[in-house]
Amino acid sequence: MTYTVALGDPSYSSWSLRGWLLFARFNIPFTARFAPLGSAAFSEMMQEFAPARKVPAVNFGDVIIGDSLAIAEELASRHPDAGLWPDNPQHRAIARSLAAEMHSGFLPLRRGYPMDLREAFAARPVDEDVAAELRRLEYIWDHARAACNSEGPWLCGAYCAADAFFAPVAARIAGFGLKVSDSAAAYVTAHLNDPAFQDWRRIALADGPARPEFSRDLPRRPWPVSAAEHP
Ligand SMILES: N[C@@H](CCC(=O)N[C@@H](CS)C(=O)NCC(=O)O)C(=O)O
Repeated sequence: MTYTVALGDPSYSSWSLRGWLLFARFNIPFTARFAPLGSAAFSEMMQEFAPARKVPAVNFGDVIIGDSLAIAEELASRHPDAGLWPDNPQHRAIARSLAAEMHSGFLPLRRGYPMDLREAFAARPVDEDVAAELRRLEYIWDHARAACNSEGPWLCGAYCAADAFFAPVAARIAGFGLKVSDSAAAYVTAHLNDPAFQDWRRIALADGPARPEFSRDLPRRPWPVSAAEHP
């Protein structure tokens, strides 16, 4: 069965990136449907995905559901061997906690630094709330890696759904030149170099012109290949 996934602008829709990675990064076949956020085409597309009203939303054939976290859990139930969550029960619990914290939190970071995969911006000082969130990310990322004995770049061993949830955060840190610890920067760089993330960014860059309503009037710099590249 092929699933159909409703998605928004790949350059700007961070939840769409998460939803897309939950399929593409775990080799689960799917068909992507894109529509620009806020457009008539978006409203029409979402009518087909009712009762979901936001992206990502998935038509599983027998049921339609929205919300990235529910999609992750549904995919894990339907595809237990795809590796969405770690096999080790403790590592799995940590991964779920990380994804849930991302899903429900980090609002100042998300509001102040919206994902833009077309442009990278010169670093600016961050306010206290955002600085505290960056310290929180550093802490939970380091904790997960230590608790899961992660030897590679990802948080809980092999790439899992928790990493997919943090991919747009990595894009924000890299794109806005937000300063983070060396270990957090290495994690961000792993996302930038992840082939699935790069595939999505190619889709984003090919998705017509930039949308002025999402563009920010800030000094630009080239898109980074590493989080250590601060202007
Ligand atoms: N909690 C939801 C958030 C989804 C969300 O906010 N999606 C945005 C795009 S990034 C959306 O569909 N916005 C369209 C709208 O609000 O009409 C999830 O985890 O999937």
